[in-house]
Amino acid sequence: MLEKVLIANRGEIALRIQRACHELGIKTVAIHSQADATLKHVLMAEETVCIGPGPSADSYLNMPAIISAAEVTDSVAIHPGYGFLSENADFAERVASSGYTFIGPSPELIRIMGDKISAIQAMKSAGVPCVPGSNGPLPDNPDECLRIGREIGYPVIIKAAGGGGGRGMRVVHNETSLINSINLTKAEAGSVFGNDVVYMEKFLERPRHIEFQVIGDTHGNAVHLFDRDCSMQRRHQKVIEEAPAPGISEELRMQMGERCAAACRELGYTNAGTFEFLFQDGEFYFIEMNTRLQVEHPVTEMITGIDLVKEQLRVAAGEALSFKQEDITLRGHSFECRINAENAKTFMPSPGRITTWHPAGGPGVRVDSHLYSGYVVPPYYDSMIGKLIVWGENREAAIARMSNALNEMVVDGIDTNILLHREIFQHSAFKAGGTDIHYLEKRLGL
Ligand code: MV4
Repeated sequence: MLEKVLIANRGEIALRIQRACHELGIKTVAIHSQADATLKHVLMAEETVCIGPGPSADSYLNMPAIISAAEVTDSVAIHPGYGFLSENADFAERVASSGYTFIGPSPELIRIMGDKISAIQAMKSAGVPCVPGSNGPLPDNPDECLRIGREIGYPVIIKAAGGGGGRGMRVVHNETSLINSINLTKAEAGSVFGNDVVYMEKFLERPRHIEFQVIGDTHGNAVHLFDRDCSMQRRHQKVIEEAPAPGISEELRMQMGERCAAACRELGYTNAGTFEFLFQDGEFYFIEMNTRLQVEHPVTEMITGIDLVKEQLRVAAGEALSFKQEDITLRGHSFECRINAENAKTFMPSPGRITTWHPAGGPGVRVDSHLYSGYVVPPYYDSMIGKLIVWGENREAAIARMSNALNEMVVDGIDTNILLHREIFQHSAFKAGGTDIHYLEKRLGL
């Protein structure tokens, strides 16, 4: 097993990774910014290294500082968590060339999936269904673009190859505005991502966001761990996730999952990963692959009983996966509410001191959070301060459990979105299941 792991992240996910390491007898090194010296996992780490000032650019994104911290602490591996450097192929490469194990897939695969066009091409040739589209970069010739648009049929969406997660996209409703929209998207993409390559897809108007969890080892094995529905989002920020996605037949679930796992085997994908799909009118369409552990991984853990972070550590150490596909069974239903430090009406971040913290508890309730009474939420980072996760025998039981847990949870001293979650869990369309990606924003009247 890995002897000592450097955790290149902060907050709840750093604590989650540390817990997995400690259960496996792995020592941890907590790197942190000057604003984060009192984080729970920093206080509990075997070793700590302050790598720079509060702003992420000077700390959690500072590759030389992180690699130096691995050097001075004799760490053997680096877990990037999510966000920050987790999907940075150059970082993964520098970690490896400095002699450390990057806990994630190879730099080559991070790079392929980071370019949305090469990701789609890889999936298409692996037999994963994709959105009808340009199948590659849009040409410079406007007539060619108009022909592609006509072939796909309007509305279409122009996306930046270097984008993803909702950045660098533009919907086009008819031919009149196509060329202008392509040029605008190209110009934005060039300045934001340093890559002005764009592609075109059929625009799906009322899809759900459903994703499949996979994990692969270095022995050629890869499995899927079913799906999650992440349609409940606002401005591309997920708010509530659940597993499994409601209304998907057992047969379709297993067929899609197996296609994702087969694609991993074909590509030689190692470690945890997620295939993102749009789901509309009974069909799945691949859009992107995430090459990291995701925020919402706990709902998958709750329905499978598998610890994804421990499994990541095992496969990074070169071990074979500790289970086969047929060993993985789906039981019950799970929800996750992201708890954010933000104003309930304006959604503006609300940093400051937590005066009172009562996490929820009881059977089937899990709280992944670094909070404690007296903790000060710094202003520099993402506003998520924790995740409330529940499991129930079925969706209805899980909804009842989440409603209770939300009533029980108290965070005083700052504003949070707990009230919003309580409201959503009372809403009939949400309770019925299967709402699309526009539901929450519409319901909030935004
Ligand atoms: C789309 C789409 C409709 N049609 N692609 C936004 C995030 C990025 N991962 C892809 N996104 C979308 N791509 C086609 N062809 C609608 C979205 C989209 C979306 C997708 C998932 C979750 C939330 C979303 C919110 C707005 C738009």
